Amino acid sequence: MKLNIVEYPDKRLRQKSKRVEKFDKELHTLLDNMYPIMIGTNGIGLAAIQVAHAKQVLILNIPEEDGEQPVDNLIEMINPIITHKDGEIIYQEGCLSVPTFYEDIKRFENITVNFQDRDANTKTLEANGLLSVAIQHEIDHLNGILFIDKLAYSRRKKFEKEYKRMQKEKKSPSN
Ligand code: QAP
Ligand code: CO
Repeated sequence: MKLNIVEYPDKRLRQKSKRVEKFDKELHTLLDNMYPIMIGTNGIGLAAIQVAHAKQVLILNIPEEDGEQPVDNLIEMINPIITHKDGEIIYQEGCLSVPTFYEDIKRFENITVNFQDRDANTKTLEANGLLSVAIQHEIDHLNGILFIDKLAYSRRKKFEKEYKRMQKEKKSPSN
């Protein structure tokens, strides 16, 4: 299974991911292959649709104080559902599918999320701060939503202009 990061404006990022029904070897292989991609690209969160698999699968690894991301801190979520949300937090977000662009986004500060692990066990997690932001960002991916969709009109316009310029430079670097 060779995985590549799908980058905006690729339409595949707009697909709605399907619920996982079979907790089989294929699911485990997908999860096992997503982890090195996330770590190798300096990510803290990755949804399966970002590697072109439209399944309700996401992984998270929030760095510790020293910036380390030990594998013990890896969280795998299958079929996540937010059952409670309150408060407000503004956090500067980025996305592996929208490289080199970062913007402040408003989210819920506190959430409770129900999900399944890779063996189909049901779990509940309460989160706040960066973990809460990351979960909401990744669940948005499962619904075809990107953080740039949450920008005000003028910010979004500015983003589209800058991003297009950057894509052009990638294709034909002039330096
Ligand atoms: C989502 O994002 C997130 O532009 C995960 O050049 C972001 O891992 C959750 C990344 C912020 C909570 C807060 C982005 C790496 C990684 C880039 C990421 C880049 C290299 C983004
Ligand atoms: Co993202």
